[in-house]
Amino acid sequence: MKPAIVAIVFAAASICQAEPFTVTVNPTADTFVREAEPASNYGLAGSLAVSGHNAYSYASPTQQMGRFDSFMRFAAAPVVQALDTNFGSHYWVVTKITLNLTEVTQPNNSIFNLGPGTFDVIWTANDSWLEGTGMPSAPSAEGLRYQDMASLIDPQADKSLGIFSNVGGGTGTPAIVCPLLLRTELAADVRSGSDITLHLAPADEEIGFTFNSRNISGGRPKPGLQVTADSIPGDANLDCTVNILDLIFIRQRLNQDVSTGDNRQADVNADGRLNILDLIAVRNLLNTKCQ
Ligand SMILES: [Ca+2]
Ligand SMILES: [Ca+2]
Ligand SMILES: [Ca+2]
Repeated sequence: MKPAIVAIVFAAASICQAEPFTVTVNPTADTFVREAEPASNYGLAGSLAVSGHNAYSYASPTQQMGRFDSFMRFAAAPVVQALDTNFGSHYWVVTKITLNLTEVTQPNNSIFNLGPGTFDVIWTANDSWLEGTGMPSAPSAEGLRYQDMASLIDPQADKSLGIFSNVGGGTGTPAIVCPLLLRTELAADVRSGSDITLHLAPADEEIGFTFNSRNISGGRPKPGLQVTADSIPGDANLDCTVNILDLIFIRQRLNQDVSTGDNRQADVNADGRLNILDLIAVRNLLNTKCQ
């Protein structure tokens, strides 16, 4: 091997190992709906809630306030922007997503239930719903209501991202952290900068979980979708591993315009060209993985 090539190979192999990077976004819309008032919207409430039929009002140990579901919509576009800035355009892969919620132990309206239990976080295919402007003290007929839920959810298309518990919350802080299953649909929404709707549904009849919404006042913590991504030099096809598939990915794009389609991913040594140096760079990084 000629000395000039050796020098270039060394440079390509010495690209810094990227560190994981985390971005947190708050909902762009959120609301709860309740079975007891199926035609009412509460989109401006400072709390969201998920409750089963057997939960009791926080204000009375004998009063049951019925089922509550909550919906949150997050925009992934600012996540993509932050990850692109950190890693380079789409040169990253999502490795972890958590939903962080803060329980309200003293709700300001007696419609809210309180009590430990479990809830399901469901990725919802349909993002077309209105937050509305209702409050517990002044519900609205505009915006998402319990009676609209059947047409919003789709048991075939929607996907559970895990069952979680509010046990261990109860003080208002710290947050209840829900590590979501990284399903294809969820990861694809992040990748494309799309909207993400999460539906929180009771997983048992006892849960009475009331938590801060995005409309909570006083600087208190809002719901957060925390996205962690990682990138590794040489991972041209963005599957978190450097292997033969990356060599194939690059070979299929040799000498093409780096700005076309997903070609930029193949420019693993970031010199603006797709050539043998990218193949050499990958060869020198074979068998590395995301952290
Ligand atoms: Ca809201
Ligand atoms: Ca790869
Ligand atoms: Ca290159």
